[in-house]
Amino acid sequence: MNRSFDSVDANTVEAFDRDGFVVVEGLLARDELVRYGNAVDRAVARRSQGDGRTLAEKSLYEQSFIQCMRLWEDDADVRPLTFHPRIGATAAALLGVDVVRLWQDQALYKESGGRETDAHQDLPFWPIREPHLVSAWIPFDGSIRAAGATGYVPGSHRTGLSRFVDITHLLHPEPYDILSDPAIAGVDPVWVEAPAGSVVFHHALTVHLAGPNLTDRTRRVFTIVYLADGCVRSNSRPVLSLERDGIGVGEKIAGPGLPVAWPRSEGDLPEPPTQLGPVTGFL
Ligand SMILES: O=C(O)CCC(=O)C(=O)O
Repeated sequence: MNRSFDSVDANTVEAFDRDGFVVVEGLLARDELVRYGNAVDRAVARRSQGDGRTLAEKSLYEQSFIQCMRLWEDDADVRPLTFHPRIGATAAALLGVDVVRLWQDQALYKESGGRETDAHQDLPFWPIREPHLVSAWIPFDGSIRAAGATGYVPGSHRTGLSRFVDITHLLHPEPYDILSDPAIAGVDPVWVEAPAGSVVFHHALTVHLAGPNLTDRTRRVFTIVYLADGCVRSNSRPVLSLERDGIGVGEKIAGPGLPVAWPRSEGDLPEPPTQLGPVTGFL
């Protein structure tokens, strides 16, 4: 097992603990950005084939991004990115644990003209008892404000705020304005423009959002969400990966669809589950 990637120093961990987000530069080399960017482009095109809708014909949620989840399961070219050792090792270091599992991976492709991503926290979407999750947000072309960069409310993960915001607009036409919540009122989001090759990590309770894509190019982003090994299912709200691996309330989250992401032996990629999920959609 390889446990020794020194991709993260004490200052980075301290910044993540304090702010709930941090940019780690130089995690992906130029050739990796090209190879994995192309692989995710192909996967998104394959998953979206047959969808001829214009942006205006899509739901408000879909106008924020094309979302393709669990790409590692049906795409062998994307799989090494989902289990990228330096990114996984960094996630584990930021959480301060030895072992992290994959919670989910996804492409979030914000089309030209795509609307903002509403401010929210991630954990309230998921039936997980412990807040020990971190997301790696990987912009293949780097991120700039005009093309849908992300913003993070510093310290919001430490306020005790944990509130579901319906960014799908399906349950509530107007999602809760979490940026005005008293717990974080007066603290503005910090907008991050991340250079290509860097990865932006955020804690599962950090309030975050993304701007609209005002450019004529798609914002190409892939994200990987890691959870500390040992986290437990908190309630019965259905999530495909939990149902598929038969994880009941109170049980440890683990299984073929929720494999160890770090540490793994060099070149060892997990076998995907035999039962795949829907190709598009949320959760
Ligand atoms: O990329 C986006 O537009 C939103 C990203 C996000 O919400 C996340 O990675 O949790």
